[in-house]
Amino acid sequence: MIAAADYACMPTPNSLDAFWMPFTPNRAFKADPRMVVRAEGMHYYAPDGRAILDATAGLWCVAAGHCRPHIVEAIRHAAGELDYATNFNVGSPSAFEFANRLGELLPDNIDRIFFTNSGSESADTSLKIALAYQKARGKAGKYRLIGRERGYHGTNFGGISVGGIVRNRMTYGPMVVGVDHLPHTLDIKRNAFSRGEPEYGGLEFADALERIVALHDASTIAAVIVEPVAGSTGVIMPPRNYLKRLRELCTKHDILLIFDEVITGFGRLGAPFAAQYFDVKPDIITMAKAITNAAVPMGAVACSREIYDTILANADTPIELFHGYTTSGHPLACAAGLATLDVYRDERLFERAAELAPYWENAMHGLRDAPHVIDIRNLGLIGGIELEPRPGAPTARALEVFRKCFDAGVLVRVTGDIIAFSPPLIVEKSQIDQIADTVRTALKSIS
Ligand code: PXG
Repeated sequence: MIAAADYACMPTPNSLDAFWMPFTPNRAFKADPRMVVRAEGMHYYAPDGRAILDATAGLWCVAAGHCRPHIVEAIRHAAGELDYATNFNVGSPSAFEFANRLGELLPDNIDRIFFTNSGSESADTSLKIALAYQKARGKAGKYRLIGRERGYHGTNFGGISVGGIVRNRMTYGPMVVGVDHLPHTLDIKRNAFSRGEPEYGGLEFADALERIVALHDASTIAAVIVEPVAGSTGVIMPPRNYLKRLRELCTKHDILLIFDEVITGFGRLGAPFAAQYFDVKPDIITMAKAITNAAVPMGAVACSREIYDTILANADTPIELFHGYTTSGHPLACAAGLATLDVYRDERLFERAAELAPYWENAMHGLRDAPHVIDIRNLGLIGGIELEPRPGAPTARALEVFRKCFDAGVLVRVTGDIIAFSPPLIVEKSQIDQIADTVRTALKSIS
């Protein structure tokens, strides 16, 4: 029999066939696999012991770095004490405790927390809460959901409906109906190589909501959902004043504003949430990933007290919201989350991200003269480098950069022809230099 402890670090599985890998070219991967078997701090480790610097924090997940002992210990302890308890009618203390702690980090009054298990579930939960709120206050006619082109809100049906990434939507039929989309905010012509928030287009991109309202009438629109910084599509920053204007228009038309903060939550921009960074208060905030440093899967939706109180006060059945997951507020996830918040606080990691942001910006923009680069975007500890697509072979260049960087010991993320960076907030300046140098060398070596 294999000892339980050995399952965690088997160096070579006997077959790669059974695991259908998510968002991965399965055939190409299985023909030429890249494995990691261990992680610590800023690094993954390959089966041969080679260290790979993680410039992605997993997938925007591991803000405190990998395998932090305080978090590992909390999970170990919770697993042996209360392995699982339903939160349907029976409470487990850590879920209440964790919700309270999250409330302290969130903007004032956005502190009623619904637990999920992923960002996708958080996105769908937020949309359902928006609809339930409109119905609870006697405005059931407000049913439309407005997303944005190139938006990413996970892969469940609600999320892909308001999302705007064509490949994620086109195969799956009519999805949720009554959805419309704002234009995306990428404008390379006017804003290429902007440092931080781009200057042009903020008001006009947001004012597109006026046209959507004119078309459908505000009395039919429940909510607008956007990522404050669009991540998955390839790092698109909001132009200056865009989010403020969107807030003004939503308030003017009595529409809820949802920020999907699955990647921007927990210090990525140098503030707890993007809502605080941009000083724009949405009605609902979704989160996941870094909520537990991704050590246990978890997501959450934070709502304003107004939304929570209205839904509870107007319920015509004892259960106020017919929604939830078997593992909502799972004890291991809550333990991991509480320990993660300790690390963020004790190491001042959000402040650290803010302090490092100018250095990060200079490192990213230092690549401006590297071959193939047509745009560089940055904010907080986020970076995106857009490459000119190779004629006849779009995405090939970025993929080659990804492979070359991996072989040279740096993990980056590519999406389309964009290289995306989101290092753990514990990154050192010398490691930022290593990331930039490795990418430069990779760019120089491809055609
Ligand atoms: N909302 C946002 C804004 C996200 O970025 C999700 C929801 C879905 O989360 P789950 O936990 O269901 O995957 C995400 C996920 C990338 C990348 O390359 C980003 C995500 C997922 C995969 C890749 O940037 N974000």
